[in-house]
Amino acid sequence: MKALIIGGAGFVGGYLIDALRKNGAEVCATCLENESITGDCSVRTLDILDAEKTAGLINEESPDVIFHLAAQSSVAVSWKRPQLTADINVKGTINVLEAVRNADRKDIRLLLIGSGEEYGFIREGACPISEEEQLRPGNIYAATKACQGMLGEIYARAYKMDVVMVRAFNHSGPRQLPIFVISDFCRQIAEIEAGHREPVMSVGNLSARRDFTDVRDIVRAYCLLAEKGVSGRTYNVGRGHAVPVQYILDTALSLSKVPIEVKQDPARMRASDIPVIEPDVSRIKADTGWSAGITVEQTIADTLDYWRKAGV
Ligand code: A2R
Repeated sequence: MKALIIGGAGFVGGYLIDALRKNGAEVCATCLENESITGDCSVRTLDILDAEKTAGLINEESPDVIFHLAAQSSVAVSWKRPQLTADINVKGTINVLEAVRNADRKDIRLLLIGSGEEYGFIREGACPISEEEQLRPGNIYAATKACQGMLGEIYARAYKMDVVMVRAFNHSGPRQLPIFVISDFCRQIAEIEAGHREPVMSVGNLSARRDFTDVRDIVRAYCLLAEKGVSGRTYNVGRGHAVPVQYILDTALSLSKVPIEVKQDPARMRASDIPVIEPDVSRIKADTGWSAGITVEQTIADTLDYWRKAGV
């Protein structure tokens, strides 16, 4: 099998390259001109805002399956740069869809990677959230990803294209930027242990319950969906069991080599935090047999080890 990863230089891309290579696939990954990819694959530069280049590259590579990861993936940046977010996540996705539609090869499978954020303001009692739940995006990033999924459905139906849509919930692991909670807590602990920071952990809302899955399980799900997902269908990808952020904090602190005081930082509290976000993952389980295998405790331990070795 030949796989093309569009946007392979990010957090998920590196893990996806490894998982595909382990499965024996030939892999080509794209990145922007100022980025680099070190995995075991061929690398090409591509900005998906260049429709012509996107079409040319897809035709030249002629993959069996495309994983579309390229995105402006930060909610915070999406508030500051809404046009850029819409350009990359919506226009960029249309460029990819059009390139696949017009490709010489008519049997390319395309996986569009969206987000659990698309569900947005979840009504009470809706958890675990099924794929059929109405989308009520609460931020610009989420709205663009909801749009990406809708476009995927439209292209699949109108042009009989082989498109599978994914809504991935919180994922974490070594190498993730410390703007996400598990990586943030682990990095703070590593800094404190190294004596680079006061022994005080700065935290936000600890009562919110979120569904955390290891990135290595997430990319295994993407590989299985590429193989067994039903064309035109949308899949939640997550553990299906939310835990309070307090539990993440307690687990991380239990691994610390030094005592740490916890302090709530008002700057880390969000105005409208949704109390529980938990997906129904029965569809992916039924269609592919996938379920998360790595415990959240293991993800935290591995992420802490990563930050310790990174010498922060
Ligand atoms: O923003 P950068 O410079 O880190 O580059 C990102 C890249 N990217 C693009 N690639 C091609 N053409 C563009 N116009 C363009 N703009 C940005 O896509 C980055 O290297 C990659 C996305 O990786 P991350 O932001 O690290 O996301 P992650 O965690 O790997 O998530 C993968 C997918 C995304 O679609 C998320 O929205 C979804 O999973 O949850």
